[in-house]
Amino acid sequence: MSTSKQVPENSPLDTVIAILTVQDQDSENNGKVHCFTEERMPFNIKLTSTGFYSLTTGSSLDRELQSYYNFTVICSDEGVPSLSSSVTLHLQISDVNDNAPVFEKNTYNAYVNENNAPGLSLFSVKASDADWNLNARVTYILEDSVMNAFVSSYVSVNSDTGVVHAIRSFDYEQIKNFQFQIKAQDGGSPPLSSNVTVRIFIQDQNDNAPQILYPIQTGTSAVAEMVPRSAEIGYLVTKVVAVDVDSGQNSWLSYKLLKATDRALFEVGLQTGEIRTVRPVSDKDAVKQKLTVVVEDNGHPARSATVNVNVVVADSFPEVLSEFMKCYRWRREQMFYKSGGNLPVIPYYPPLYADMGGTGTLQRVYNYEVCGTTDSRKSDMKYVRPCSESIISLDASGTQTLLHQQKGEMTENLENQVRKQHIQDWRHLALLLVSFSLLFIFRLLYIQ
Ligand SMILES: [Ca+2]
Ligand SMILES: [Ca+2]
Ligand SMILES: [Ca+2]
Ligand SMILES: [Ca+2]
Repeated sequence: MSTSKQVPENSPLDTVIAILTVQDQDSENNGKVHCFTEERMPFNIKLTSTGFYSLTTGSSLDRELQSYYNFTVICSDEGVPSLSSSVTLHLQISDVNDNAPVFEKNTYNAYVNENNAPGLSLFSVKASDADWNLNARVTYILEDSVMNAFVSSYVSVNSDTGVVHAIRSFDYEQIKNFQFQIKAQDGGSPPLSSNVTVRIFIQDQNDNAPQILYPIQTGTSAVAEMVPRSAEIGYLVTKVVAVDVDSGQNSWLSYKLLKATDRALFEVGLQTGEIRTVRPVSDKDAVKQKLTVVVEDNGHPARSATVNVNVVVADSFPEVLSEFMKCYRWRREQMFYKSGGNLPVIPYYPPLYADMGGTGTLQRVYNYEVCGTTDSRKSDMKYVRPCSESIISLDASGTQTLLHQQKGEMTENLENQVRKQHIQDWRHLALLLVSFSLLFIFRLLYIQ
């Protein structure tokens, strides 16, 4: 004889699982019956009333430890010899949702290169649940908190598989790491859950070229650095300053001289970016020297930037100023020369030194480089007066020429326009001088 029963694992002690009915027709000891199990079981058998025995839970049950019990209950009398009968019980322990899902790791760390493709699978989390069926079915949920509400715009988690995907392409220069929590929840009623902390570390890639901070580059122009002709070997001309927003090797910069008007005159410090003279400056050296420096990072592959450094070799500040004057004069003369000497052409020539579109004070100075000097533009200057003239006499001369033209042919309107142009030119020149002075001071401060 056998019977099957089911009992929930969370049944309290002394829960009645079954009632056994036992009859013995004999009297006295021959009719006294005792019921027991062959082996030690977590159940008790008690006589409740004559002929009725209850099978109750004797200790706590745990389906996850033992999900069923097959055992035999024997009932025997006290007769001599004793007579007995037995019943075999199949006891199924039914599941209760008494286990929360448990993650395989306490924390998850994941590493991903920046510039990843959106949707990239990063890694997966896994939680297991010791219960059965729905009570053990785990769903993964991204825990968005007020503290880091952005997380759901960065990653998503597959609710069934626990695979974490990147939603967007990460930028190491914007965010280097972030963390969030994933909840594993079972399908029990009520459900149980547990959380795990996930940290994402974004890895730097060499996706930024060095940026030149100094000399400032605008189009093809650059600040001119001055080197006195008396400069000794090792004279610090200037320092190329660059930054790289990447990290580690990807931002380690080295500086090399790529091109130079005279390679034997300058060198660039590999690590420092300092440009120094490597031999004494001679009178034969050109006034204008152009260097191209390449700044390269240490990434794989490396990225680089180039910068043009314009150097003026001159004895003194006045000499440089004199170069400006030559330039100024040349442009003035060009203006009148182009007018054919007698036509009242309105000098809609771009205002002096303003033809590079510069707006800042330093940018005014760049334009010095694109102005002709007497050396380079001699052939264009056959009608120009000697450059040794002071600015005042030069300007007076220009004014006189203008007035001469004006006498015969200029209308009053033209006269006003030329006057305005004249004032404007003066303003530009003044601005230029101030700018150069500022640059000179800046340079002195900077390289010390
Ligand atoms: Ca569970
Ligand atoms: Ca359970
Ligand atoms: Ca870089
Ligand atoms: Ca980077």
